[in-house]
Amino acid sequence: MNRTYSWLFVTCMLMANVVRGVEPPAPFGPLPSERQLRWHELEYYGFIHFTVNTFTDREWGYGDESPSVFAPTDFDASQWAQSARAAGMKALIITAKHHDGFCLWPSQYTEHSVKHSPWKDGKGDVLAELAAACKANGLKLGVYLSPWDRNHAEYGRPAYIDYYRKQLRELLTNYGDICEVWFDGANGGDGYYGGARETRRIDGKTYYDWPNTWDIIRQLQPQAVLFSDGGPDVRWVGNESGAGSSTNWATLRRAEFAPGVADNRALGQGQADGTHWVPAEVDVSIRPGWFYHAKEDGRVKSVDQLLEIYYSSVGNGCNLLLNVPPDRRGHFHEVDVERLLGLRNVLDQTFANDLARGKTVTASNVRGNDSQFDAKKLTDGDRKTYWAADDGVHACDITVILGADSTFNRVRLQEYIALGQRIESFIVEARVGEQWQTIAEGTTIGPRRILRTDTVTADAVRLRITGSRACPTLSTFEVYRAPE
Ligand code: FUL
Repeated sequence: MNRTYSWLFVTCMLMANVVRGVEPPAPFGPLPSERQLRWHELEYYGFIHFTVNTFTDREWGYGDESPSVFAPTDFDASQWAQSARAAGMKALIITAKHHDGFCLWPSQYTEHSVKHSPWKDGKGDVLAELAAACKANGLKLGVYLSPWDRNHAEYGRPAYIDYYRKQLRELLTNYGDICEVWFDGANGGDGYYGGARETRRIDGKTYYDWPNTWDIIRQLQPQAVLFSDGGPDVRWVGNESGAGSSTNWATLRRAEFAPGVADNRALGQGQADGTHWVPAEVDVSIRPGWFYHAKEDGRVKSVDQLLEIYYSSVGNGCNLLLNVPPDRRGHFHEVDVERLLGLRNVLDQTFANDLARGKTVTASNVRGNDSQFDAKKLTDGDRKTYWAADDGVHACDITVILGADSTFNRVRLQEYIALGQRIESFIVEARVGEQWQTIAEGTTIGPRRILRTDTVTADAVRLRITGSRACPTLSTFEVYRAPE
């Protein structure tokens, strides 16, 4: 390059910088993948436990159940999908195979399946019908394929891993897009095992050779997230009671975990110094058991109990996987459907009207004073735009002027997690007659935080970020009034 050209080149580079404006914050810590970002958007979806146990009235089948017991009298996957859609769920995940080894689809690798059930004269395929019903109702589909198989003669030996992988291939090839594959942690113990009727122990960390098993899913369904106690994409929350943790890091020192190998407390809170993005999913049943038992018809969770679960899970940044077990007809039971719709009704009323939308909003710091990171981005109703602070800023106030006095009791916040999780402490205040009052405080915000506060009437609401591991970002600041 001669001197004139090099001068031109430098000038162009400088001009490009001006046009490009202020740089976004550098990513901080482990980041979510595209598939994880899509998963976060799902928020709430259904779990379906259905197999021979539904007909034998058990929670864990031994593996010696005859396929002939599987006999739904009025199987209706459309009723499941329509109910789930009306409930506001975004997907359904089904036990294609539970620990008893019975397959809800006609696998070519075993006779222990719907092929030998009286249902549809052995021609039925629960997976196919559910996939079609989900598609018709705009729901995604996920599968649970129990690693532990109390029916299979080779369980505990290398040949079973080959079988397990072949089954995964069937499920991931024949039923369209799969959004999530669920690996349960319960592993090894006594079972039928092809007639051996004995106890078999396996090493949960090594037996399944998970990395190579998971590779199959990456090849066949690259958009599917993989769930287990320790991810790799989505982690178990560490309990089955529906409780998320108010301190909730989406990051985890993943190498310390494997399906069935987990520290439940760490799974709840995550680990601020985690090496990977592995957010928590809360799985809980609408009934005491995971499978349908007529004797539990009077023990279906109430709308109030479900609301508690919603705020503890979704409200703390987890996704909620709510189990609704079909009955012996092959229907979601009437009581369960009534509760699902009751929950939906309260949520719809609560989140119908965002009182902060489009309101004047200011921040004590705006990155580079650049309009692309302006606080307005918090109330524009677009979760893809965000406010950000300057590098080196770890505390910041954001104030939404509600205009006239407004009455509210819910505040919904989201970090812009595509750049990592940062905020570690905050306070929310309301301006009641010139006076700022603290109405909530907390630690993490992360993918989503919904705060329940006393009902206040105020003309402004302020978020005070008091600690952040790097300059904070935020994509959403919403304010609602839930019915009393
Ligand atoms: C557990 C299993 O043992 C239960 O039967 C159920 O499937 C639950 C979701 O996970 O580990």
